[in-house]
Amino acid sequence: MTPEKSIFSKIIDREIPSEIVYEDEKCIVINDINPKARIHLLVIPKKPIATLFDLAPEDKDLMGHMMLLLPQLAQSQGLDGFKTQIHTGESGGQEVFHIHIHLLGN
Ligand code: DGP
Repeated sequence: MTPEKSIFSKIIDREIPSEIVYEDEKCIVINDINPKARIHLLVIPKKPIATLFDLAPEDKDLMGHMMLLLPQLAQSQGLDGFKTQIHTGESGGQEVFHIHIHLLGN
């Protein structure tokens, strides 16, 4: 049985709409549907990894890629500072079980 697709995989596959800010071969960046700051982006890998607990050594480049993207995205949004969050597991406040980095700035 194939596992159910996450909402973010559906966004990546254009099955549900979103405001796409950036996309490359490894990840997609969208505006959060429920922004907690003036700028609230979600950096989402195309690979559907559920949580940080599920990362494998082979995901090192992917995670590094997303980290390097954060300051570029912030600057492209006119921010000179920003916060990042990664919620991990239900008790860590995670709602969507497909890794994503929140980028927040005002
Ligand atoms: P968390 O798993 O706690 O990091 O929160 C998930 C975030 O994803 C939350 O801030 C709201 C956002 N989100 C959930 N569903 C959608 C959606 O369909 N579209 C967009 N753009 N954002 C979503």
